[in-house]
Amino acid sequence: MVKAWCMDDSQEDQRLPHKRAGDSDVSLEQLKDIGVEYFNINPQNFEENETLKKIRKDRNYTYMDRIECSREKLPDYENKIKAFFEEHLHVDEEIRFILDGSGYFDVRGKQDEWIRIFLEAGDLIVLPAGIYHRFTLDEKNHIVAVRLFVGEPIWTPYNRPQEDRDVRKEYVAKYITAA
Ligand code: KMT
Ligand code: NI
Repeated sequence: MVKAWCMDDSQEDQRLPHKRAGDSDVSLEQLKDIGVEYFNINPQNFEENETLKKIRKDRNYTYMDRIECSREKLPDYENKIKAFFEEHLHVDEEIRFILDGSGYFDVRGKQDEWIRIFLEAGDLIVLPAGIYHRFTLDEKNHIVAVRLFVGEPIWTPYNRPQEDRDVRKEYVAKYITAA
């Protein structure tokens, strides 16, 4: 089960859950409607996992590496953490499979509201090209993730606003303004 919710407006520590009061849960279906896909895969011996093999084959995710985010393990930690949390988009999908630890991916919903997605070991998320998003560690300050990509990876973030960029226009047409 994916754990996602609408965020509150508090300016408190980004690492806190920031769950909006009341019925704030966001379903898998609602995530699909903005192009976000979610899978659950056993992280143990994941390289041999048939479901992951199929996803990689079907979607041509030829590239794979591993990133560990913690003060000790991530070079240039402070700046990276800051950059991850700047609202941005990419011209390609962002695919992350969590092996250990946890964190939050925030994505913009149909009304431009922030939706927070909690990810922990076994969660695989695909953010579509052109979606505005950001990432933060949670209070445990540790995550290990596999990064997947179609071909040679380009991680370039384009910070909002990017309304004139083709990939943004295509995203908006497909998921926001489409009936
Ligand atoms: C990204 O691009 O935001 C990251 O790679 C964050 C760490 S992976 C969970
Ligand atoms: Ni990103």
